[in-house]
Amino acid sequence: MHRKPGKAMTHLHFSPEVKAALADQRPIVALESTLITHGLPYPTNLDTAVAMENAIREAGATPATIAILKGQITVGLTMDQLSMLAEAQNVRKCSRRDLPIAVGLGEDGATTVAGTMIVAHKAGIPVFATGGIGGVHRGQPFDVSADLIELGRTPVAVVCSGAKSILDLPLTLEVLETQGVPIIGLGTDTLPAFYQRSSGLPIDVCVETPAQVAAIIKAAQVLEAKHGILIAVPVPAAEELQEDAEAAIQQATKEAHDLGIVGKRITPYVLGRVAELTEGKSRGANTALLINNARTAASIAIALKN
Ligand code: PSU
Ligand code: MN
Repeated sequence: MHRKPGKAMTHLHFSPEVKAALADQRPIVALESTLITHGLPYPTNLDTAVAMENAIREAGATPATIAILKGQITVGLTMDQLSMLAEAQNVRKCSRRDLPIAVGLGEDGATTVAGTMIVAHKAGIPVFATGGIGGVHRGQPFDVSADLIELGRTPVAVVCSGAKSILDLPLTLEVLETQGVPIIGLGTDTLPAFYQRSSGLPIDVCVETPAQVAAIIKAAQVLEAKHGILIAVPVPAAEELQEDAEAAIQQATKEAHDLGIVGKRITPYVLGRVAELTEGKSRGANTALLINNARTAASIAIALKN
């Protein structure tokens, strides 16, 4: 459904819950919506989105899931709005360059890590939780996710479990270094590999507490850093995927190439195909790390207020 863009739509719309938390200066955690529309199948996507929000509330912070609804940039979704996105087809996947298109044309849009960082920063929310960031695609060193560039220019701390090994992780780390993005391991000194706790690739520092992470975020604020910070949290040990999804990843990547799938369609295609090929074995790890990252981000947002 298209609607004529009005002036009000360029402003942010806040849910009552988020509006109250902002007014009282209480801790808030931003959440993305592309994992709902393009990352996980229905109904796992809705169950996981709700579980992430509840984990944040139980930890004592307020969740703010971000999306574009009929052109309106929305910070904090109702249950009905979450359900609508979870079931909808053809929602625009909104990274930086897609945001003005969805807003200008009055469309529904789901924000990626990059899109969510932009809106969270505008809203004054410095902490954001997700599963995995985009990166450099395997065999396609010029397909660099806009997530990495956004991390280089928007001061939001992104709590994640690294990136999926559907990506080229060493090249992804190189781009983050060039972009000046610190990578802070919370309880790890290597980049987590999403389903697996470690990629074996070393990162900048290992800290043990949310308070230490908050101290680094505060220091970046004092330094007036313009860039983001990546907080790497491994999947909980009990849920770590034991077997390697490598064969499925190689097959899915080759199929995407053979089918001529390019640009922003690659990530959703490969994610979906790997899930099919591994028959959902990976799903337990995926939802566990998303909920754990949401809870961890809440602790960091709370520590930032102390
Ligand atoms: N990785 C996942 N699940 C996801 C994504 C990445 O394991 O849902 C989504 C995120 O929203 C991320 C986006 O920001 O894919 C990256 O897409 P691209 O490679 O087109 O930048
Ligand atoms: Mn990409």
